[in-house]
Amino acid sequence: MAQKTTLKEFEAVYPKLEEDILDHARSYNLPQAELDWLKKNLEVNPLGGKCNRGMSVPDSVSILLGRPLDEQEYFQSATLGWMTELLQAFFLVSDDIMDSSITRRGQPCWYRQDGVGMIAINDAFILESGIYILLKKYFRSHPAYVDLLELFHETTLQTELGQLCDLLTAPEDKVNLDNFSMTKYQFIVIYKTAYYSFYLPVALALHQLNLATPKNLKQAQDILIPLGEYFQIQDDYLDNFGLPEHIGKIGTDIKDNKCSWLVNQALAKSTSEQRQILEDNYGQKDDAKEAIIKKLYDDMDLKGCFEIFEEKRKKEIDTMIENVDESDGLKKEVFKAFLDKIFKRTK
Ligand code: DMA
Ligand code: MG
Ligand code: MG
Ligand code: MG
Repeated sequence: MAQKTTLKEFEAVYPKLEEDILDHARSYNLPQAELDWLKKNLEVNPLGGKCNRGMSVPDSVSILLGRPLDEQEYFQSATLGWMTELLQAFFLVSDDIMDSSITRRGQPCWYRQDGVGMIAINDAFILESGIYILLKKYFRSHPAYVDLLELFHETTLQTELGQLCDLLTAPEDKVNLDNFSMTKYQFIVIYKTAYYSFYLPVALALHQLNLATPKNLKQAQDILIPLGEYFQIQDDYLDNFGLPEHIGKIGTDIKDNKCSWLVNQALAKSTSEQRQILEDNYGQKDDAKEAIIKKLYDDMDLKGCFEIFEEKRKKEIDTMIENVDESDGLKKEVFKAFLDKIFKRTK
């Protein structure tokens, strides 16, 4: 039987990995003040989240093996998990700057913390570099080392291209609702979120066990991309309808002129009056205009719209999972576990 990791067990691995990164910096004789800064960066940014992505690596490895992991297997998979969390920390620190966000995980965003400001850009780069320090230290002699390296590099680029599209589709002070479409939306969310959040952890688990055949990777991708798309649609929904106390952040999508799932739904079903309300109020840094859009979303019952979508997508993914071919060592349970973690999430 597989065993699910707890956040406590997973977090217990991190201090060692943090120390490895600090040791690497010490080997360059990095001065003390910068070492202290690095330590703070490595504690504030990768910690304090749900670690869903990171914990999915040991969980998937355990499901694939069909038994609990021994100490070494757990350490390896949790290390790959923490590398995913470092990647996520790198994306979040930069995303919050680009989105002018206020809070993250219930705290001020890193760039808004005392004395940080635009140093946060370089801190984000360092979080990314941490991945490759750990990968080299623990996987240099693993048969899949090059595949793992390439996977991290490719996933990073995919996410950056998704972010590029997200940002170019949301110019500040140049609202043009004709720029939005579900085709554009799909590209944005698959690239900015689905690859790194869903495909990456499972691909890492397959590589750790040397089970990563082209067929297994393709099957994993075919399910995890729609699953990741669903996850980002939830994120967009929660940006407006979620409680900041639950999601740990204050929504910014309306003011940021984002090509969000909600605005696309609103555009698809709007009357000409409603379209005019969107034209006049969307994408502006103005509380009163934001409130008008929020009211419009309520009047248009986008909450109900989302609930219908959620049930439909759940059924579609269930069917895809049922059709998984397990003959090369892949397991349906890997995907079921992922879906269970996010279905109807409120945070
Ligand atoms: C998330 O997009 C994408 C990345 C790569 C962090 P987002 O800006 O909607 O995320 P959040 O709502 O967490 O700021
Ligand atoms: Mg953001
Ligand atoms: Mg963003
Ligand atoms: Mg969001």
